[in-house]
Amino acid sequence: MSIVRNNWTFDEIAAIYHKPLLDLIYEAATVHREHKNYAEVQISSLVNIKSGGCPEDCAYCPQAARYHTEIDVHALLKQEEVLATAKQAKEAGVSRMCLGAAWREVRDNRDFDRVLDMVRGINDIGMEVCCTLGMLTYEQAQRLAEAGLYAYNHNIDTSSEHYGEIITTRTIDDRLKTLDHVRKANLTICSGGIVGLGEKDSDRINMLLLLANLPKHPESVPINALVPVQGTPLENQPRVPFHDMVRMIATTRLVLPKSVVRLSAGRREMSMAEQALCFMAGANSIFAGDKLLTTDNPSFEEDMNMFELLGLTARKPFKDVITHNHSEHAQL
Ligand code: SAM
Ligand code: DTB
Ligand code: SF4
Repeated sequence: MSIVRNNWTFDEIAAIYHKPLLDLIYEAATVHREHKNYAEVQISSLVNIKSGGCPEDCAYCPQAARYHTEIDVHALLKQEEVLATAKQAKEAGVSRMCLGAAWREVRDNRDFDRVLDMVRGINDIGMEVCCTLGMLTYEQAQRLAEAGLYAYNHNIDTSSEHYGEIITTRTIDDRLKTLDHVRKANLTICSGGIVGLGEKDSDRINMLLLLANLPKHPESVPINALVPVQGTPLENQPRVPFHDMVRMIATTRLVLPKSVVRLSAGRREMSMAEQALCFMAGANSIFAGDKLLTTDNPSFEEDMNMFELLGLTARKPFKDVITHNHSEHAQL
């Protein structure tokens, strides 16, 4: 039986990461199959509730105001629009709506009040709600929790050693501070990163080391492949080879054995066979819907065909919740 540990060393994770690929996949699949519902995949859908115009300089991001990209820029959507999208997604079998805003941080203003209304509205129709709104104070995390938020997505994105190459307008400690506020407010944490930013293997290992040694593991860990977008500093970055994605997913499964591992951005470029290996190696969540935030994702129909072919099923909402106020979660 795999146990959840918070005292990993760099060398231990490096030894896992560098195993021969098929050995690594086999071991990760073995740990994954300890879960009763290993064929169940949690499906989230993204809505970009506020698009573009962000003051931050994240080198990968098409929504940073300083880069000239061809995205659709819009102010905060109306609550009715977001609720209508959520209802459609629910009918299609999506269990969680993830509301993304191109903000550096949340401000206590009418926009935040509107986001809180969106959270209440989506919760009321029986879906889990996740937000990714940038940095938060503890009080803001509490207000989100009171509105019924289920999860907060806040990625550390890369290692602390590589962070300054990618983002200069904040530090990785700022990110960790927000994660601490989210944890203290009893929300579940969704935090992972991106591969393909020009990082070394040691950066990927250090990123996982940071996540794995948090006082409590994030309940969900998104692994994104960089989607290089024209106009961003990383526009010419080569696509991540699929074997790097599988290696990263399998290592994540082994060091964070009870967390949900999300095969996130980059699925558009992966074949069904490549994605199948990722599910085999422990991925048990995806973003579904034609769009991620600004870039394309496989269509819902394609994904449902893939589920059918691979024998995967969509997980129902709120399966993890034991107590009504979300204060305790049985992971998987
Ligand atoms: N502004 C908020 C923040 O930074 O936390 C929320 C939205 S931000 C777009 C959420 C995450 O999307 C980032 O942390 C990053 O992991 C991911 N992301 C953004 N652009 C990406 C890209 N081109 N390829 C892959 N992942 C990307
Ligand atoms: C995450 O880890 N990946 C999602 C979600 N959390 C917010 C975002 C991916 C964005 C990909 C680029 C885009 O579509 O703009
Ligand atoms: Fe802004 Fe988030 Fe994009 Fe960074 S990743 S530029 S904080 S929207």
